[in-house]
Amino acid sequence: MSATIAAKPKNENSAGYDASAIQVLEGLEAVRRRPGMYIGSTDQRGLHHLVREVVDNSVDEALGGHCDTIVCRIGKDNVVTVSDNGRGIPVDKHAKSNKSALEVIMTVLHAGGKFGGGGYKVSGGLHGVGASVVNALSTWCKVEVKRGGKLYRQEYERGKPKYAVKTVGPVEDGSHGTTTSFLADTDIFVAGHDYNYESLVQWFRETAYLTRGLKLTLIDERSDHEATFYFEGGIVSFVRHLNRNRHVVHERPFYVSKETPACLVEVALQYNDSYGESTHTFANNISTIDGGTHLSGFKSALTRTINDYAKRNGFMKNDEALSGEDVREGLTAIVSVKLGEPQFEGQTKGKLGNAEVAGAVQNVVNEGLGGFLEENPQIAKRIIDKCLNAARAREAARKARELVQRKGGLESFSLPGKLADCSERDPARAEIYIVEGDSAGGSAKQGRDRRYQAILPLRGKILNVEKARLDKMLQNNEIRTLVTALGTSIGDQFDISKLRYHRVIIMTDADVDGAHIRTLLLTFFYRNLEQLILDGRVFIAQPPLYRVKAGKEERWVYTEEQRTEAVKELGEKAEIQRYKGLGEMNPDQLWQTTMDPAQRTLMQVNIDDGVMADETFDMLMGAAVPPRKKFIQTHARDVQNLDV
Ligand code: 0RA
Repeated sequence: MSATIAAKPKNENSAGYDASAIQVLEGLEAVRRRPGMYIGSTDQRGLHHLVREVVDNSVDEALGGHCDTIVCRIGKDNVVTVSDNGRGIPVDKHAKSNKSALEVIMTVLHAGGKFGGGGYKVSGGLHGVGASVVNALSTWCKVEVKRGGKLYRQEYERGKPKYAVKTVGPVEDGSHGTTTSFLADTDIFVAGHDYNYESLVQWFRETAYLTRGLKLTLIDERSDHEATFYFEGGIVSFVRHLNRNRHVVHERPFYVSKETPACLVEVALQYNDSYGESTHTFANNISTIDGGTHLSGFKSALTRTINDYAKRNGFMKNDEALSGEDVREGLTAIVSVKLGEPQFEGQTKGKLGNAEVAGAVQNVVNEGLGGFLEENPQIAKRIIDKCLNAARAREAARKARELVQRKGGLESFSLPGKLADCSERDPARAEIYIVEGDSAGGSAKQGRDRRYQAILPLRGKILNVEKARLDKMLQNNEIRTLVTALGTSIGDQFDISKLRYHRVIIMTDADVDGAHIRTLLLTFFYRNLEQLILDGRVFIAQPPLYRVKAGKEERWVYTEEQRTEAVKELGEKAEIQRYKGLGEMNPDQLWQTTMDPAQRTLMQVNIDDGVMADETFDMLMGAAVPPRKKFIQTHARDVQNLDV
């Protein structure tokens, strides 16, 4: 719309625009031209981003204490409507531009924060791009504001106002708030209005936990789903929820909340009797999956406070110490900070960078947790006992590892005999296939390109690590073999720079056993070698489900749809061969269909949502049985490709 205007700014007067209008149009046009710059992508994620952006603006109003109810509705017509009972976006005229504040917020990039008053104007950084971005990327958008006894309205098309803000009626019941509706533009979101209730609801739940006292409702009229979240306890409820299927060491979670010059700090934690750790960190309600300064401040404080207390109260001698890992075994914690200008770092912007936050969190936790332990000596004793147990187990594991190492176990100079290594020595060019069973391993060894593909066959099931400590894990042959082959070692010896292959590919059969082994391996990576997943090194191979053959023509197909397609193409007489196991393919076929980089499909494993991943693994692999049954039942439809 404004390419010519942008190119000829000098003509502004003759074109009938004043300077600020031109800026607006250029801004909106820039958003439409490069949406990825503002919302990350234009797939489903980007689409969800729009919802998130609008809801976040209402959440900000709630964080300021001005609103306690937000409702988001996805209509059958794919219109998203978000309502809050906040103060209502101001509609008064902006002196400089002679435009209503509402219009400025909706049409000028990054105008959202300008009206924010005092305190922490929480802007999401990555996400806090402002309502104007949603407006620019919508076919149409409408905002209605109830404020000061009046109802105001403005509508937009692809970001441009259709008219100046107008009063459309009185509001006589004294209510106030903002309602925004938008229809995402399918010129931009080419995959269509593909809102996913499950992903959105997960985020709504998380947001409600992080904003104590806020009632958040998601209604999906397309699928007739609805959920409302309200947590009086905020992140304390969050911690209880995460521990709901575990045996807790103390009933009442520890909680602290304090405002510091650097940021608002909120921490809740509770120990359980498992060996894992579930710490989740957030900055301005945004999940920081790679941690950052708030996490390091928290970890230092936890280690220091527990060690100090244990020494002062005679649990340990002065020259003894609990390690960070000891004090985090069985820990479930939420660390949430809110700050004015969060810096999100790293490739996926999942790491908080603000240096001043580390000290702030450290001080708040030192002080708060120190006091909590002093005031609750019985809880303190149970926690310290648990940590001391962890320390003893770790010492036993160290000895076990040393023994293994002396026998030539975890070191790369003594690679396991089962590993068929590649000749490439540069990890960046090398990959390893972890293959289920010796027979498939045999085909893979023959079919591979030995220059850069290594094969490690694993026999049978690896240990379920969700139920075991490191020392026990290292007694398991398959795990020792795997860790040795990868070269990184494990636990406090873990060193990502020693990874011998930059692609670690899990290749299992397309049946129930294969799925189980894959889950066990993923659990192991997630709980013990998480950095591999975070660095995008872990992949899942996709073997074909069928071979469809007619005469000399053959097609390998990987989905049921492809099978139907192939039969259509090759005729009804085509012969369909179902592949149940990798072992059924000869080495050539395995290479062609699953291992040849020019033809294969690899699924990269990534952790979209830390809390979801944590809960899923806990549920699938943890101690409690009833929730596992429920999960498997409710997801049974998703596993239709498995040969049950
Ligand atoms: C700035 C100032 C004021 C309200 C808001 C922003 C506001 C924005 C949004 C976005 C969605 N819902 C919202 N609710 C309020 C009010 C300033 C005042 O009344 O003094």
